[in-house]
Amino acid sequence: MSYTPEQQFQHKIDQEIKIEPKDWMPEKYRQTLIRQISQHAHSEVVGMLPEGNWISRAPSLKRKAILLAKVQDEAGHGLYLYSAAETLGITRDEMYHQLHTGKAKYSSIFNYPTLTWADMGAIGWLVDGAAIMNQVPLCRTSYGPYARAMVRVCKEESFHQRQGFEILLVLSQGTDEQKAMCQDAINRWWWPSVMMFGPADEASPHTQQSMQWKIKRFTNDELRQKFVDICAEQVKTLGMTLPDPDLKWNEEKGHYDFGAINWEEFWQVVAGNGPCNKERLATRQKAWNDGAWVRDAATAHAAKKAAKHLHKVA
Ligand code: BYC
Repeated sequence: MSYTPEQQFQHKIDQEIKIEPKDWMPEKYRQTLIRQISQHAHSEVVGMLPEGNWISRAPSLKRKAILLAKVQDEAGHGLYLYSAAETLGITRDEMYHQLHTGKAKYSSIFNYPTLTWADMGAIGWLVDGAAIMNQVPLCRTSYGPYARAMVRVCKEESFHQRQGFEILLVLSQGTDEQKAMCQDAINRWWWPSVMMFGPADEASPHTQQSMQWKIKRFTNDELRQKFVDICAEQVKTLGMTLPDPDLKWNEEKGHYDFGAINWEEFWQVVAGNGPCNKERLATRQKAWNDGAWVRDAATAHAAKKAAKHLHKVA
């Protein structure tokens, strides 16, 4: 009995054998990975903007150094992820083009503004916390280059999450004004962070196939529930609250129940109509245009070096 390439492929996945760039893969698997990995890379790069905005205004030299390092880590994550996507046959220029023309998505979360220093804490605790919840399982994703890139990303994300929580912990023990700032940032970042996990399972077109291919190891709702359960406990250490009157421990389920998500807001932000979508895209486009001379100079330098080498060999 002979197996089709699709059956052999699924067999490998079922056996937990990683798929590598030169292996045969269904075209839809390749396209799904390009979509997810490039969107993930764009999210890291656009994700530098809301925090980059606070580097010059961080309250001390130590806080500046830490925030600078975190934002640099995100640039690095973007680069590993673009490299992983390139192994699937798309060029970096194509991916940038998709981002700059608004064709490619990036995470909804980065279209919200960072209004106070406490937002740096809330982003670290909640946004990076959500990112870790989603990305730790990606270390076991079926595509080798993506899984390997995620190992280092997750180690760094865990530092990011702890630095965010510590910012909030300090504020939560400060003056009344600082406490209010801390609560306000949590109030504004909570629901967008809960939405980060993507649409509910019944409204998620890609989940079923991605689970079968073990690109995703958990569904959007499974990860969202784990995140809510953890945050509902951690917020107690801060002496703060989450802005959800329906948040309540459900003994029977062994999980927290939580309120209805505003999916209308989520889809508006994904469609480009969030508070900062236009600003984020314009900033990336400007950075790309302003960097043209660097790319040109690097290309000219590489060509000159190659010509010199040829000359020597001849
Ligand atoms: N925002 O069928 P679904 C970070 C789209 S980086 C915008 O569930 P899938 C960090 C989805 O793309 C955070 N769009 O899709 C960085 C799809 O649209 P298309 C990013 C979203 O792929 C710096 C449609 O909705 N993390 O944390 O199975 C500083 C239907 O969704 C969103 C990653 O990218 C969203 N939130 O599941 C700090 C992780 N959610 O493509 C932190 C890798 C969904 O059909 N990605 N959409 O037009 C994933 O795990 C999955 O792609 C998702 C979505 C869970 C996000």
